[in-house]
Amino acid sequence: MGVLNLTPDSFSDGGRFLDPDAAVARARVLADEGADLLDVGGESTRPGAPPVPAAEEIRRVVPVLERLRAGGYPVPISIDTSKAEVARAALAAGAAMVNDVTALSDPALAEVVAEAGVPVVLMHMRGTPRDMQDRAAYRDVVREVRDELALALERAERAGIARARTLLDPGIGFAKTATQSLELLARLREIAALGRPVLVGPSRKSFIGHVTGTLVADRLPGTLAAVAVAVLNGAAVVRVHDVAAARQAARIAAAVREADRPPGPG
Ligand code: PMM
Repeated sequence: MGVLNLTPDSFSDGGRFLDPDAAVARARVLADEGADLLDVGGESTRPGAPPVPAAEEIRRVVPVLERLRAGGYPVPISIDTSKAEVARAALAAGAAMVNDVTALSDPALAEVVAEAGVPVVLMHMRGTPRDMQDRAAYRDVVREVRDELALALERAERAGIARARTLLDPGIGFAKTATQSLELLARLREIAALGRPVLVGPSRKSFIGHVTGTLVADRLPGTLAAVAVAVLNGAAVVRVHDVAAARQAARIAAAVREADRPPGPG
């Protein structure tokens, strides 16, 4: 899943694709690099980010979605939003999936997803981007994230969303310290054990800076290592800014995962 942030303030690509021409060109590059999905977002979720009104988010994403559709964009597009109004407008403009970093904490968004019958990513977070880093207190982060994702799955099903249309995401860096993000990558299989495809978004995030001492612009090698670990530990989808490189890392990890079969009898 390639990332296209149409925001002035995302931590790694904020402000680069505000112009619709630049956004459409970037979307094409991500598809050419081999993205299987494109995730388009109009609100930054970096720690401390202020909320964006729905009308502004719609103004950022809908013209780009319309242009991608008109140009026959070859890859399904997911809308990265937590707002029902934005999701509704984006789905009408050609998005085919919803990526919600609040795992449907707003029932109105759950209703939009249920009505549209589209897949949805349920990502784990606590609080909001404003206060989430104060809420990274867990006894066992993996078990608690797993249990909270299980509740999100129930919430989705109660809203009329088929389980088969859900993906789960542990929310790397969202109400997680660097150590907790590493623990989630190490024990990702416990999240996959919930029985749904797991999506992981490690791209350029601060846990990589914490381990390697690198700035955002220098975190591609760390991102690729995290992608490989995530895929080896069962991730079905990785959300990244650098698609060509991540694709290669993911394919090697998937090939190693495949090769790790117990020898047959005799
Ligand atoms: N990370 C960001 C935004 N949206 N969605 C999902 N499902 N998982 C993530 O890890 C995730 C996300 C923040 O990264 P960005 O600012 O580079 O988009």
